[in-house]
Amino acid sequence: MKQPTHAPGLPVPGLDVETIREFGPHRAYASELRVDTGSEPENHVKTHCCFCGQQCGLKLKVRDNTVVGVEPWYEFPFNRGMLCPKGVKRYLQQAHPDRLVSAYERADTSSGFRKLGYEEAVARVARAIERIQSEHGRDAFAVLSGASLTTEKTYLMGKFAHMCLRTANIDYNGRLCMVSAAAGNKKAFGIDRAANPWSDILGAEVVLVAGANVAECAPITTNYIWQAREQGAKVIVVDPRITPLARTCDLFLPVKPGRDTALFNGILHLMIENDWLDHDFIESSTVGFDKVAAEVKAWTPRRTAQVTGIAEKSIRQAAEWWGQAKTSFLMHARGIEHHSHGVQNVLSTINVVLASGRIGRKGCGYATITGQANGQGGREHGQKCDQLPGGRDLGNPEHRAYVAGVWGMSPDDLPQPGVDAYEIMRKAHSGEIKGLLSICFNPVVSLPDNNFVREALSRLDFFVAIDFFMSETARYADVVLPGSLQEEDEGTVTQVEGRIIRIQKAVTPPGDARADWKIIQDIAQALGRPQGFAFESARQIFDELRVASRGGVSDYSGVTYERIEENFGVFWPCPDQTPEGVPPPAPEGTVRLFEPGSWNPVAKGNGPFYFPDGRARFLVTPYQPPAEDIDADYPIILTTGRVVSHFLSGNQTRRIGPLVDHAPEPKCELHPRLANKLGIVEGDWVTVESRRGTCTIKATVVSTIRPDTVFVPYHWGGRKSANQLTISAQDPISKIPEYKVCAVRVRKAETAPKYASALEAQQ
Ligand SMILES: Nc1nc2c(c(=O)[nH]1)N[C@H]1C(S)=C(S)[C@@H](COP(=O)(O)OP(=O)(O)OC[C@H]3O[C@@H](n4cnc5c(=O)[nH]c(N)nc54)[C@H](O)[C@@H]3O)O[C@H]1N2
Ligand SMILES: Nc1nc2c(c(=O)[nH]1)N[C@H]1C(S)=C(S)[C@@H](COP(=O)(O)OP(=O)(O)OC[C@H]3O[C@@H](n4cnc5c(=O)[nH]c(N)nc54)[C@H](O)[C@@H]3O)O[C@H]1N2
Ligand code: SF4
Ligand SMILES: [Mo]
Repeated sequence: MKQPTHAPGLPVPGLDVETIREFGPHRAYASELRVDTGSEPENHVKTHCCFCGQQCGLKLKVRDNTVVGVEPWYEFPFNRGMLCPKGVKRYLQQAHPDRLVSAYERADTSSGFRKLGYEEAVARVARAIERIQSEHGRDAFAVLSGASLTTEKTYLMGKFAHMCLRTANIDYNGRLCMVSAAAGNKKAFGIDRAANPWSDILGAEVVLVAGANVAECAPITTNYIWQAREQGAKVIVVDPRITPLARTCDLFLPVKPGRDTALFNGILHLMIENDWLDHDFIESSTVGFDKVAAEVKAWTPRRTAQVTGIAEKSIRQAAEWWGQAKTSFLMHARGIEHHSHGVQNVLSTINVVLASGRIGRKGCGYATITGQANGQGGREHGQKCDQLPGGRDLGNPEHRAYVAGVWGMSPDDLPQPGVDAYEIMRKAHSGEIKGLLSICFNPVVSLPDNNFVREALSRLDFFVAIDFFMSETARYADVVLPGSLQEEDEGTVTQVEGRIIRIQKAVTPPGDARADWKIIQDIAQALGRPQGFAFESARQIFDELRVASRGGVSDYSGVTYERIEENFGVFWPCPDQTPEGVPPPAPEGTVRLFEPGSWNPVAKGNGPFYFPDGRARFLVTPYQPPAEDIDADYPIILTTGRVVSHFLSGNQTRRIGPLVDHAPEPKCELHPRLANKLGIVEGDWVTVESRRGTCTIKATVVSTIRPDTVFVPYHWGGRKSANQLTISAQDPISKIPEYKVCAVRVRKAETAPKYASALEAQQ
């Protein structure tokens, strides 16, 4: 079995190997190592933050092909110049000494790698793909992609897997993120996009936030919610922790992790009992209400309180405020979605929205909060295991025929749907998958039960990773190719509201690094399968994507780079042709979904929702407990998530000095009562142990968490990784992992953890 290389960093120009070896990558603070950033920039590039799905507008200051700072872009309407700490400091990554500027191959050197010429590296990758596919079949080579990539790149990744490699096995890191919401939205509404622009939050009388740490993870959204509050809105937060937003809310519902379906069934029960329903809307625009009403009959306030751990009085108060409001906005994020019944949780919130009839109107909205930069666009155009561009289905013969036509190939040559990202790991572990190309994904840190993931990667015959920093995952690779940072390429992404925006190129990739889409095309060329991979620009890819998406639900055909720039973004669906008598979308596209009387290509005038009858679906949501409940051996619930200063697997933010200073290491949050019982005080080392692994980190004793639950952020790797503990149980429909609940025990550790290697300590 191959071992990961033990390089804490790689030699790069500007920093000697010894320094990197001594301090490791996350201490090589970009801020301290930078050359003079004081003098005037040559250029201000209006673009967007590379991190979360809010996609705040900002200006990058550029000098000498280097990003030297950030300035506000006040005109961009979503954030009006505001940024969170990550947005302010994101510029420090581009000239970072750890930036990969050449290709590497695994070697028996002190760093574990040796430099390789770019062409030679690409040829090696192509030879490995050829060999594995001819010896073991096409599906034995898999692809993992990412939703931080531009939409053009995600489209190309789907096309590369399905047309060039003809493998069924491609999936993406949004599988860990948005898929429960996506599946729920498709089931209930027939379309997967935030239903409303964020301006609708301002007009809401009640804002209900479920399982979203808005102030830390979608910081700019906090401003919308607070503005609504200033206008009199009541804010309700559902979370096992009193998050920063919850500290300012009107009603806090401290749900026991994994019990949200019970809560929303209980709220609907009270809405029905008190007749807080929009009968006209239910009658004219939905189907399935009666079955749902029958299901929630059993969810009396008392039973709901017992299961959820929330006081009966609070449940009644939430139902009354929500039930009696004239306008409202419900939003949720991973807190209700990262579950083995994540889709049910999502559907249970949608039932409550539909029963109130408050959707598709000004001030009446519903949304899931997008996570990754392109969490929305990245799930629309064919890098999901069962998907083709335009939100089409790989299993649907008509959809296959259309896309194959655009690509100039026979539909019979398109593979059938493949397996999800975690199943790809299982197949790598069992030997069914022999080769893997991973781009924009760091599964060693981010997948659950990651000791298993490490083993799976070690068993691959060949693994190539494309990244700009040597990630924990790339250390398992045979070949590492230097890809592009967001600011080194142009394209589009689709942000949290469904608004397609432009990412502008600020600098060119250094050394041998290349725009990601060029690397993929170079591999296609080296494989001798160049057909369909001769794009000369991101714009050309976008123009093909427009055609490939035409007529699909995620229709981008009417969107152009110019139209985006003129309107501060265009909301999809935005077709370039509409049938006679149907007006084309406004210049800014379809800003709000489901407006009464609106036309869509599925309902064709029958109603606002994306089903042939135009009606939304109420779906029955029986409550199911989490996959692993607590017991005498593992008596405490572990839930995981984020802190404001770090992003996802931390491969980027753990390299940005000011952010590391703010949150240098993971801490286990626990309630004073639990701490007392366990003899733990603030700052103690504690060992958190599950059936899958252990993790020794510092404790922080906070009264903002349920006493039966501990919380650990997951942005660190090696022995600090929370995903050593988490369970790989998945939702049966969406295949999202259950990151938000597993059973652990916690004890005080006598000493600080000892790490066997720099890799264990620093990852
Ligand atoms: N600072 C920062 N911002 C980010 C990111 C980041 O890594 N760092 N990542 C981006 C991405 S990709 C994503 S997906 C989003 C994630 O954004 P969020 O989903 O808001 O963040 P999380 O911390 O994963 O979890 C949200 C909340 O769910 C709560 N929770 C845990 N279990 C349950 C439960 O069973 N029920 C309920 N109701 N709540 C529960 C947690 O206490 C937590 O406060 O953030 C995006 N923004
Ligand atoms: N325990 C626990 N685990 C979780 C979660 C949780 O709440 N709890 N949340 C889950 C969620 S919601 C998510 S979204 C996942 C995220 O998990 P990952 O997707 O694995 O995390 P990232 O840090 O985004 O990894 C992306 C990698 O791609 C690189 N990269 C970024 N942009 C680009 C680009 O444009 N081009 C190239 N070539 N590379 C790029 C980065 O350097 C990084 O190494 O984690 C999941 N894991
Ligand atoms: S991380 Fe998100 S909220 Fe913060 S500046 Fe970037 S896009 Fe905006
Ligand atoms: Mo995410």
